[in-house]
Amino acid sequence: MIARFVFLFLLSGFIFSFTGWTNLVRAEDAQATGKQVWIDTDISTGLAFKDVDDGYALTHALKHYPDAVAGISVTYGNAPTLARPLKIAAKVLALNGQSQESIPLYSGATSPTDFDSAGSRALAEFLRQRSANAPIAVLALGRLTTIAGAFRLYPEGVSKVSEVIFVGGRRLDYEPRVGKRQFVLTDSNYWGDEASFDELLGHGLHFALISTEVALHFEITPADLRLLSQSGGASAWLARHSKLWLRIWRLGLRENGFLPFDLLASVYFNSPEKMTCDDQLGLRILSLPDFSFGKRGKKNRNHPVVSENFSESRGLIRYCHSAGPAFHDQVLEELL
Ligand SMILES: [Ca+2]
Repeated sequence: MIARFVFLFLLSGFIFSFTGWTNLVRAEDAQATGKQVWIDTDISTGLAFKDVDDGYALTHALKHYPDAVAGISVTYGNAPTLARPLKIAAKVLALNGQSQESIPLYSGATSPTDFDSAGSRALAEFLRQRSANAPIAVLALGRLTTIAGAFRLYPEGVSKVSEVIFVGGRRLDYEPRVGKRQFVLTDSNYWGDEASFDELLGHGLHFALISTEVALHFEITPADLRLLSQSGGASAWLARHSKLWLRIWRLGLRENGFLPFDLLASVYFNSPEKMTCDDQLGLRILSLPDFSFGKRGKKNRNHPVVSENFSESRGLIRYCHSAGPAFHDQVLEELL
């Protein structure tokens, strides 16, 4: 019972992931589109008992569209301070042939009320300098405080953001369950700072929600980790730091693999056509029973929920929910 509790506790930290030639073509494609993105991450890859997802997302981004990454801010959520997450982000940059000179790295929000971090100020300044004719996307791999802070500092920046790609949310009629235990995971990026999510919705920003539902289409198995190890460099680093996380999933969820949720947000930015997403869905914040990690739903929690049938809505958003049978192999290849 104690062991079960420990694993459930450890897992509650997340929400809510053919070689050279393919990569070369894709990199050229990304460069040709001229799209740019700001990445906000609560990276904790390599920290004991913490999720590894952001390391996968960042590595994918730096492998496939480094020129499109305008800046990276590191936010709270997975570590007591930002010192180690910042070091990890710098390490991932170096492993992928980048530096803080080529892609600036900033310390973002340290709490749900820290709206004036260096990361918020840098994003605000970047948007201020940016032409309204060339809006950028925001890859939100953690809570939204840093991004909300940027818009408090520079409200006009809202019109210069094409899309906030957020890892979280669910459909009204589908409760995604994970692993052989069929647990519902926490919506931790939302629950960690509901107010900032609400604030960004209020700005009328376009959201793309990368749901657990779509994340279920890319599980990293022990065989995948062996391929990543053999690939060397950043891929091998990811594999090495994923072994404990794999064990936690095996023991906590009885699943012989794990879902690197945040990776799917990077895949979406680079090639949204790989996923099936519904557009113009209504979004509401609903108080629903909390079934996370086997809870019996005795208490309610707020959930960002989408449906095509809401008569009232906080905004019309895009919701990504599925992918084809080739998706796993395609995405794995992009990491090798
Ligand atoms: Ca994350």
